[in-house]
Amino acid sequence: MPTRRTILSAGLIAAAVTLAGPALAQKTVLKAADVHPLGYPTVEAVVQMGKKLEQATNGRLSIQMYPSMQLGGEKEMIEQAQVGALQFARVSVGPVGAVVDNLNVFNLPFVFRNTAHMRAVIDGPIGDRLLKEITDNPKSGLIGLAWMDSGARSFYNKTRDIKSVEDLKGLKFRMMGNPIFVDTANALGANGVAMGMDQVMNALQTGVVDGAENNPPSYDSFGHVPVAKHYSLTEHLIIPEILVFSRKSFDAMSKEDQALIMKFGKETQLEQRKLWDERTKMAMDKIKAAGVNVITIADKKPFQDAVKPVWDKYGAKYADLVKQIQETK
Ligand code: GTR
Repeated sequence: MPTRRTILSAGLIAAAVTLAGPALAQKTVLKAADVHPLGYPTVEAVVQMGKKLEQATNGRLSIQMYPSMQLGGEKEMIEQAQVGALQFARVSVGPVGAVVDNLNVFNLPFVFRNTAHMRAVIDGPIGDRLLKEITDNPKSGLIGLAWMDSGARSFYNKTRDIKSVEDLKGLKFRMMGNPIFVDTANALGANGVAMGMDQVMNALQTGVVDGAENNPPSYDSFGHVPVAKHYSLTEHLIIPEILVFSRKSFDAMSKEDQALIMKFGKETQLEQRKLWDERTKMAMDKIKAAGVNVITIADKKPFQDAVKPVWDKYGAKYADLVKQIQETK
């Protein structure tokens, strides 16, 4: 269902086009949104893509970035792209699993051996196939452009160091809005609470949750480090990011412009990765300098064993894809 915000944005776009009049009608400003601030690798990669588009079209096509959740959380961003009020949505695969079910394979806990394995999968045939599934699914309302890196997600909380599965018991963690994640937290003995990132800071501050989970750059950049200073590298979820484009807006473009969007979109995949590696190192240094206890989990087996119920519940559906993922070197 389009939210009130979506309808408002659609209205604003219509107003902007009318005001521009025929003289400027040639120039198209494509809207892009991200929950992260300017300078964050995913945001920067799309800003750079905008510069390439401007150059290739002599300024006819450009991108206006709306960072820092200005257009709401990721669920809202997806809805806005579906109605054509937003063109580029850079979101996690987490919420996109609700739109195209096969993507949920990436949302299964410990599905990848490590981040290098995830990269090999998104760069290979499985990555191509799933992007195409988004594009080819008439109900998605989206075009799949590229994957981006998001490292591995680990738990942080306000209360205690997590060294074993038992330490998670009874703690409430914010998880992204997808039942797989809530079930994952619960299987580990914690209590998963689903909410959009736009609500997490408040939930941490008021004690609605004791913690959350994320990769180092996000833990740092969302400002959660000073609030929740126990970080354990459980790396239970390795979920790629995805850049999608509005199907409605895409269908209204010329074939040439569509090809440019596809080409430059795909190029963001490796451009973002370079920025990601630099940012992860920087974030880790900052997290440690802030006095956070960063706990390394040498043996993840007990965590992997504990999430077996999640695999029992969801795994069978994606068995074919899981097999191919496991076979990817
Ligand atoms: C970040 C990711 C965002 C969003 C966020 C979250 O790592 O970059 O797309 O998914 O996590 O937890 O909501």
